[in-house]
Amino acid sequence: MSQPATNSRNPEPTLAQVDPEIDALIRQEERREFEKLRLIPSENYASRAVIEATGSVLTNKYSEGYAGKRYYEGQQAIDGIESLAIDRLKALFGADHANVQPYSGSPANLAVYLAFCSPGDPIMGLGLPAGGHLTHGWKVSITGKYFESHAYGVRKDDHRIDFDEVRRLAKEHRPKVIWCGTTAYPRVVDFARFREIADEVDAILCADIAHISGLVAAGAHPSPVGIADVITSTTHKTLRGPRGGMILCKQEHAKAMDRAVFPGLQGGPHNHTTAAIAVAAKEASTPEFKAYAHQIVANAKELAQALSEKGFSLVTGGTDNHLILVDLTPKGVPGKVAAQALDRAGIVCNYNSIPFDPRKPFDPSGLRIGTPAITSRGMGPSEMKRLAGWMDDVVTHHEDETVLARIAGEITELCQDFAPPGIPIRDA
Ligand code: DSN
Repeated sequence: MSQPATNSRNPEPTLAQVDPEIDALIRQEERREFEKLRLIPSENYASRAVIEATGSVLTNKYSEGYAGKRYYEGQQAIDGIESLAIDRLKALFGADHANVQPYSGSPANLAVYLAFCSPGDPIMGLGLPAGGHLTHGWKVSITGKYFESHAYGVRKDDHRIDFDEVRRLAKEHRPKVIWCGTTAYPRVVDFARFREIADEVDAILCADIAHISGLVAAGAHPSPVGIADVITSTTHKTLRGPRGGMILCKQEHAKAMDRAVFPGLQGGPHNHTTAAIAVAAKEASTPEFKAYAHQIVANAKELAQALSEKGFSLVTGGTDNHLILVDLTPKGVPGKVAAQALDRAGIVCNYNSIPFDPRKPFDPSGLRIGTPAITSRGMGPSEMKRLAGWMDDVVTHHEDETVLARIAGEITELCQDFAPPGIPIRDA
């Protein structure tokens, strides 16, 4: 049966009319994102412009292939959109080549394996418990099952990447690919030291900058461009774009990476996401974004200092980037208990393993927090100090629901003064 035509006299029903349950849940999430302090370091607020592009008719179009060489007709707008996204990312990062089609960070990383490895080949990455990512060869991931993975770690004394171990393992196993990239590491990644080791064993060096791509774009973290052979990233973390993935690489690897993404791994790209990546890349090239990214780091340092003053133990003693890893052992409260109490008090973070954690990953000793989202709201040093005070109160009184409710009220009040990007103001 064909649908009735819609026009201005017979308008199409809204989401609220078609599906009030989903509409109500979306509004519930809008309220949560407005009223809480979101500290999960891999999350952010995309701008209204990014969200508009994501929610556009581009979701209707198939476009397997690349601009100028597609397997479907009707690409007049799509080719322009994808080319803009690529050109803007190349300019933003100073990269030779960009691919914006990976559906997210994990598929982008799989494309690297497909381009450079055969099943069973040795590879190396930072172990998950030391702050790496599943797709850098961790054993429960396909990347740890299909390849011979040799994880390096951090040093026991200062929890910094153990480059002696990286070199020793590289010489012993001659990996095809060495990953440098992190999800829970609060310090600068020294890409040049990884390059030296990769050169010694003739390995491809791949930097996964998912967490820090916004910082890299803005010069708030050193760039791996010109050092790593390939760079992968999500686009929705510090870069503040839509939920998606991207690959940057040296020209010599451009063909291999493009072929690995399509037709190697994926079918049609998500054009609505591609358009939103183009918008995010445009936003990230502004002086405002540069200031934003530097403020993320300044806020993280301020928060780390304030937490230390409240007696929190921080992995590596502080931070150089957007992220802080708290070891709650001295506070005598497990990470999960603390994360759940913090959530009830309006502070959203995630429990996380710390290096050499004696506890299990599902009930670890640490908390992972970060400043990208709260900085997008315009918060600064004085809010970081208040936040540290609230976190201390919550951890100390984690079983006292009266304290948690009082703090939740204070946080909701603070949040009224810091409206986040991308969230429409709606009638109550
Ligand atoms: N899930 C992401 C994070 O939270 O760090 C990594 O992919």
